[in-house]
Amino acid sequence: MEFEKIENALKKGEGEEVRIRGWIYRKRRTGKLIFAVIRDSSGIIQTVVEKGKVSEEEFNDAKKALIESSVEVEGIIHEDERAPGGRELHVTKFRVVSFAEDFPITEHQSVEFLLDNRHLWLRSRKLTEVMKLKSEILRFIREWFHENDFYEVTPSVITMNAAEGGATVFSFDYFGQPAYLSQTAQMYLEAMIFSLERVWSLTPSFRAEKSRTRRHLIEYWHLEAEEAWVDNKKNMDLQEEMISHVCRRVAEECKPQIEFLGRKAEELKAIEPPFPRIKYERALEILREKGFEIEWGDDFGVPHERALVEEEEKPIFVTNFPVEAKAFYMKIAPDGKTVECADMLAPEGYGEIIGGSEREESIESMIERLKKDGANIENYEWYFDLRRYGSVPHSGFGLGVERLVYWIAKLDHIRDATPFPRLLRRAYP
Ligand code: NSS
Repeated sequence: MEFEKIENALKKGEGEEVRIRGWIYRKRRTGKLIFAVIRDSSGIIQTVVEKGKVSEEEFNDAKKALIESSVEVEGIIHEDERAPGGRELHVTKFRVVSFAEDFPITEHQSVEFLLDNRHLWLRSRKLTEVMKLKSEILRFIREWFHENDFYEVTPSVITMNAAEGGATVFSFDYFGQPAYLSQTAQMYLEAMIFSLERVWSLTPSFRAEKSRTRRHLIEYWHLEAEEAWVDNKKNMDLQEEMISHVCRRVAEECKPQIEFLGRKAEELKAIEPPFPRIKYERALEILREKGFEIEWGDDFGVPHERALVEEEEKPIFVTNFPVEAKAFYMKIAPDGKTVECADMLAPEGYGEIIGGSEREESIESMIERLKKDGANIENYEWYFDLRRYGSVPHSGFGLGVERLVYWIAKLDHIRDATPFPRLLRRAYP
């Protein structure tokens, strides 16, 4: 007999024979009966091992096996309303594949303990549902890019350019030369639009940020897109279409996950274009009305963004930040003091999930801004070539995949959107 996924076993009728394999999730014993709940990647099922219905040795093994022992079980399906999923498996064969030692994780443990045991905590129901959801979100993103004529490309994550500012790069010795772990694939994507026009990539990005917030990771999965012939406005149109596609597909296909996590399908279905667009100048006014002391030129932090979107149900865009608040590659707007950029802030207080902009075409303007940052201009020569040989108006954006999951899954910390979070002072396990 083939092994069946537990999800399928739970669809079988009274008296049907099934064979499953997985891990002991919970166990209790009353006299001659052992109730062992078994889990696999698809769900959980209650099994009943009765003395006399299996061999003596099998019964003793079932008695001895601690939770998280791996097992193969055969038996007969019995309909029972009280059991999870409405079915029980009456066991005829119980084989322990590996006896687990005493599992260190029990209820009510500290966050630090759970992070130290992340490799084991990944088996928890919550993290299992989040990881499934993340996998599906990535599938829906791919779907959207494919339907919209983008090519997926594979840029390098070793670089000599600190595109998002030298203060937050990890540097290392590259055979005698200083190099960095990439903060963004943007510059490489820009190079590829001249042959492919619309490109996107998914790469790890690294930020040596000393921030301890609920939404900063040191290493995160960065989804970036770059489009030839597209201005900042059209760039926002594309972003809102992509995000609403993902939300709609999650609502359609990930019901068990979002329900478990406390996110309603209707909330996601309501995420439809257009998203409100406000200028930085207007955002400043709103923040001042809410009591923030904030000056023209300041970038927004977590509390500012939360205040801007705490009552929103859809994401919003904040556009036209001051030149001095943003990166050297953003196109300066006709007003001369702002850039053609947009941050997409997720609703319910979640804050920034996407940063995007139209790209500057003037080499002089970029050099001037890079010099203010103290960057080594020589390393940007190749990038300036992109402006020298057939430059076209173009725009792009970067989405933090874990930020998106953090919002959609209603998590209270971004660390649970990734299996092995890299945080300030934590790179273990
Ligand atoms: O710094 S960004 O705002 N923009 C860029 O890197 C552009 N070069 C992207 C582009 O146009 N191709 O980062 C983009 C997004 C940001 O909106 C967040 O969602 C995410 O990357 N991000 C992070 N996620 C998790 N942790 C950290 N530390 C982090 N930093 C940025």
